[in-house]
Amino acid sequence: MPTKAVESALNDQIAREFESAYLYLSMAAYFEAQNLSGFAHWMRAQYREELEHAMKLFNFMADNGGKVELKALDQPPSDFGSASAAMAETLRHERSITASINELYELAMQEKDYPSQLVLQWFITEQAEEEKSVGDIIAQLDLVGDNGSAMLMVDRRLAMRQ
Ligand code: OFO
Repeated sequence: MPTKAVESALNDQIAREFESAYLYLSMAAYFEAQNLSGFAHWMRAQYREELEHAMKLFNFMADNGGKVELKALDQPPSDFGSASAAMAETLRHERSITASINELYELAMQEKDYPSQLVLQWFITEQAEEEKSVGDIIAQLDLVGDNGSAMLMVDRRLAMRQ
């Protein structure tokens, strides 16, 4: 069973994962409106991944005697300015999630909560992968600049995300 302090922090993290899902769903809608269907597809996949992250923690709590308390979610922005700005915001957001996972792991170590440390190790690996994949897209967008046909090639590549 998670300690009280870890339980409370895990509930905060569940809310952050749902907020991440909501943010990326809003970005999917933004990209649909920009006719960038590959980016929109990528953001829909990202939305589903974030729901899985939330449910991984939800299930962990349920299976380990923790008490889940769902929280209100903040309204996400609906306009992101440009594809580059949206992806920069995605990287900024993922870095803030990494920081909160690291803090949570630190707390689980202090509390000698070993099962929570195990589930959080999965998230630490996942965050490194997420930051890398978003960083790669940003690097490509930097090369694209205002070249419309190069932009469409990036859009096509993002449409292939599983
Ligand atoms: Fe994007 O990894 Fe969860 O939040």
